[in-house]
Amino acid sequence: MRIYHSEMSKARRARTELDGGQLVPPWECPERVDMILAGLRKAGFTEMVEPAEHGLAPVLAVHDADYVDFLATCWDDWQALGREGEAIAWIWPTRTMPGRRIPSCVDGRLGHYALGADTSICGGTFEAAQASKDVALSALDHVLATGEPAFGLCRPPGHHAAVDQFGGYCFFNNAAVAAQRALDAGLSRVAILDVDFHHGNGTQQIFEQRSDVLFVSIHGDPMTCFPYFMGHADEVGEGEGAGYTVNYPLPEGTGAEVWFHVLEAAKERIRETGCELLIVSLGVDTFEDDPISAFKLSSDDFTEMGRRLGALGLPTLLLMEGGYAVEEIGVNVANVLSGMTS
Ligand code: SP5
Ligand code: ZN
Repeated sequence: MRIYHSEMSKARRARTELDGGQLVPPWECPERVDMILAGLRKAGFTEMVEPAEHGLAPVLAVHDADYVDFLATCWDDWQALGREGEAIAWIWPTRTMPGRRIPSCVDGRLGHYALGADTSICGGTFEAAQASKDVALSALDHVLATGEPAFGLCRPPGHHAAVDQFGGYCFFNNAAVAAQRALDAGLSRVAILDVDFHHGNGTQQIFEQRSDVLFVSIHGDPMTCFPYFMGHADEVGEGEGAGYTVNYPLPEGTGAEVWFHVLEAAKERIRETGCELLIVSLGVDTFEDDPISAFKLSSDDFTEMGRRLGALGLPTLLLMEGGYAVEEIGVNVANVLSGMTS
């Protein structure tokens, strides 16, 4: 299987994440990329390809222009104020104070465009986000041209990024950008299967009123898990999109037996709806030793995941999302790819 990755993905090297009331080194670190590449090489994957530049047009097909402009200018605006730390949102429009205008000051703009305080903006963030969507788009181009599966080692991840919000370590929604591009290339319906531990709130929001993208997600129950405010089973899509959003929230502690049972139900929904392309939002933070997540999949279970995904028999684009057990992330990703190609 071809692997797409960009060294520019590592241009984002944030120092801080607000977690548990403290500023800690971010869980979503650039070392993840090298560990995944090493794991893939060790497993015999040798075809590593740098992406082609696709520009911002495919991003603007799913994200608002003012949001993209915010991401492009945020760090400079922050630095111009002489701030010591990284750009972190700290005030929001809320239930009792709905924002009616987008503020001009960067502190207010951060609150408008952020969905949480877990994601600092630092120098190199916009560049890394652009590399990440180029990785997704180049991998997509390969799948569309050959019918062969491809893996896009996207970093930063994408599935929490909504039409005009960043957070959960995500800036551009790589899976959504790729799905839209596939539709624009002539496909009628695309499935996005999100197996990251966290609900893909951004992907759901982008497509929830549409039937041309089926969004199916298996994730930690938002009653107790990030992102808390989306991902319940009764969120099924709206209007035209009714029935094309499918959520499977599962309790913390869920292990392989239940998880694979739910995966088969998810696959059935994908088969029923006649999707022509499968995009997998591939988080491996369902791993039992993930430091911020709560499912119990073993490294061997990821091989089985790959096998079961391959059994759908659809052209498949795998895009990296989360996974924070840095020591094991390479093995876990390689196992999915090996299972799929076995
Ligand atoms: C792409 C992706 O997986 N994003 C996840 C973003 C989660 N951010 C909030 C993490 C909070 C972690 N707190 C747990 C502390 C355990 N020591
Ligand atoms: Zn995740």
